[in-house]
Amino acid sequence: MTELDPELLPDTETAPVPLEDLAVAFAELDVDAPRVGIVMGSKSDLPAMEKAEKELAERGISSEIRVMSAHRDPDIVAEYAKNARMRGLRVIIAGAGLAAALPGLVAAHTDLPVIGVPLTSSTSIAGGLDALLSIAQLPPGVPVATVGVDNATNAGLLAARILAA
Ligand code: RP5
Repeated sequence: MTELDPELLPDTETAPVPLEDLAVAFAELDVDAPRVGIVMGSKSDLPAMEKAEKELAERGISSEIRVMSAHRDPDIVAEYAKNARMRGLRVIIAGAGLAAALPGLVAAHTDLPVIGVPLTSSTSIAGGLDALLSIAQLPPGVPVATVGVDNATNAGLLAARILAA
């Protein structure tokens, strides 16, 4: 019997994947996976931050909402930010009040665009100026696009524009 020349055999490393296998792989892809992550430091931030979700939904952009505090759950925030790109997210909107570290902490752990929303809370000083400065005054190398105080609407609109750029 003639020996097959290994040079003539298909290279299993580079051989084209059969169409049926590709169809299965694509069927398993979640086409509705969220493109924007909306995170906030406290449940009390939800009424303000839901405005970003509303703007995105009106434009057919799927998002997810998570509560995680930079100060109370720093490891959870770091893991979320590190995994965001791999999970299909393309923009992160982060809202927080008081010493608002969340947007900066997220930006420190991802190369995705981060939009910070300074929020007022029951113990804010100067109408949310504390959070505004905490987010706008991040050091060079940690970029966060800052919108106005409690203006999650603009954060949603900006995220939509970034996705469309
Ligand atoms: C921040 O402290 C939160 O983002 C919120 O805006 C503020 C107050 O939080 P709670 O005391 O309502 O949980 O971390």
